[in-house]
Order: sequence, then structure tokens, then C-alpha cells
Amino acid sequence: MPPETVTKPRVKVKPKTERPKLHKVILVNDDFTPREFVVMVLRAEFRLTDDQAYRVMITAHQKGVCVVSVYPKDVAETKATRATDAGKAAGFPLMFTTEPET
Ligand code: TYC
Repeated sequence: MPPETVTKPRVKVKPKTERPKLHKVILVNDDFTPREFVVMVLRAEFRLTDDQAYRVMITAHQKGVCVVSVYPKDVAETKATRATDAGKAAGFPLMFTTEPET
């Protein structure tokens, strides 16, 4: 390199990439859907164990709502819709909603 050549220090710019927010799937209580049916849907759609599914169901039953799990937005919405539709198909008002984690 000739003596008059000026070189700039190379500053690496690392762009900060924000992790996409996870979304909660929430089970909502109602007076009509049988407990065993809720447990079955939780096991099938959210891959909960019998024990986990029972705890989530009974928490929603007692408190009104219970967080089932968290997923990327599209996954949460798809699972909530499928689980709600499973109740509808069986004639129950079972409902799952989603909301972004804070
Ligand atoms: N409350 C319902 C019953 O007594 C059971 C139930 C629990 C339904 C949780 C919905 O999200 C729910 N049969």
C-alpha cells in the first residue's frame, strides 16, 4: 500500500433483528362443553399430556380462561381455529382465542 493511502477502519454493522412476538392460545370456559371433550381437544391439537390437558381444562373451568401454550402468530391462530372448529363440529361452544405476548 502506498504511504499516502488512507484506509478507513472497517466497522461491522450488525443489524439488530427483533424476534417475532409469540402469541398465546387461550382456552375460554363455557357451561356446555364436557370436560373430557376439552381434555381430548387439548391433547390432540396442542400435544398436551393427559395431566397437562386436565390442568389447563380445570384452570379455565375455575378461572374462566387459561393459557394453553405460545407459538408464532400463524401457528397460534391455526391451532386456535382448528380446536374451536373441533368443538363446533361436535355441537359445543368451545372457544380458543389468541393474543400477542407482551
Ligand atoms: N365448564 C365445562 C363443564 O363444566 C367444562 C369446560 C372447561 C368447558 C373448560 C370449557 O374451556 C373450558 N362441563
